[in-house]
Amino acid sequence: MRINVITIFPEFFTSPLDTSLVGKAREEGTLDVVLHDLREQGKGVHRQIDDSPFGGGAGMVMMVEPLAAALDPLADTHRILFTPGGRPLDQATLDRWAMLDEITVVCGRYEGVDERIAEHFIDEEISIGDYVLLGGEVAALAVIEGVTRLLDGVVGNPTSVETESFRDGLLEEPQYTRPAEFRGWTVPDILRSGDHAKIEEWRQEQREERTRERRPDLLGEVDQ
Ligand code: JF5
Repeated sequence: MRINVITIFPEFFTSPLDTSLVGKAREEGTLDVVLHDLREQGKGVHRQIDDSPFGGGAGMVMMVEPLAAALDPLADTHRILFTPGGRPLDQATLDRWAMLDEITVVCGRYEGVDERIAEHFIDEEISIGDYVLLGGEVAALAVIEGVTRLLDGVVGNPTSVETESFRDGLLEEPQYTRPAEFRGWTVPDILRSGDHAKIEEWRQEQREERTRERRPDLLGEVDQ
């Protein structure tokens, strides 16, 4: 799979792309990440990529021409723009993207991008949460990681891809490993009982209780 990244900070991606399973997937050719420096499409001697908003107001807006120049050659790919005003990212969206041959992620900056880009050059506007970042680079990395772990052969044990949070709409149960006691804090006896039916029953209760307490929205209840 190829992921194109359009950014004014390609150096932001250097270490994350070389590290851990993302680095390994790139080495093995399972994943190809192409960084496109938006500054190369900037206007004038200053390579300008932003300008003040029509109608007035604070901050700057990313101009249409540099983004159009960067996106024109990528018109045949699935193009995603990160913005706090997008549809929320979820596991089903990552599953869908992981099946594609090539996607393009556009990292917004400043107060946002000229709406004509969103309208004519973007397939999906996506948010990674109800907070504001300085730019879409962290969101791009979240998508690169979330998609990479779904690619064939990246995660050693495929059932660990399947059984994690959100697959069945519930949060995961708590996990423990050795030692059985640390500073007087013990592991629940049930997990050391060897009774696998009882253990699975306990884990299901824990998933439901956690989801009720932390994410009632996942159960179709009103938020918080
Ligand atoms: C961005 C203008 C894009 O801050 C975000 C973001 C928050 N949730 N999801 C995405 O994206 C970067 C910042 C300002 C446009």
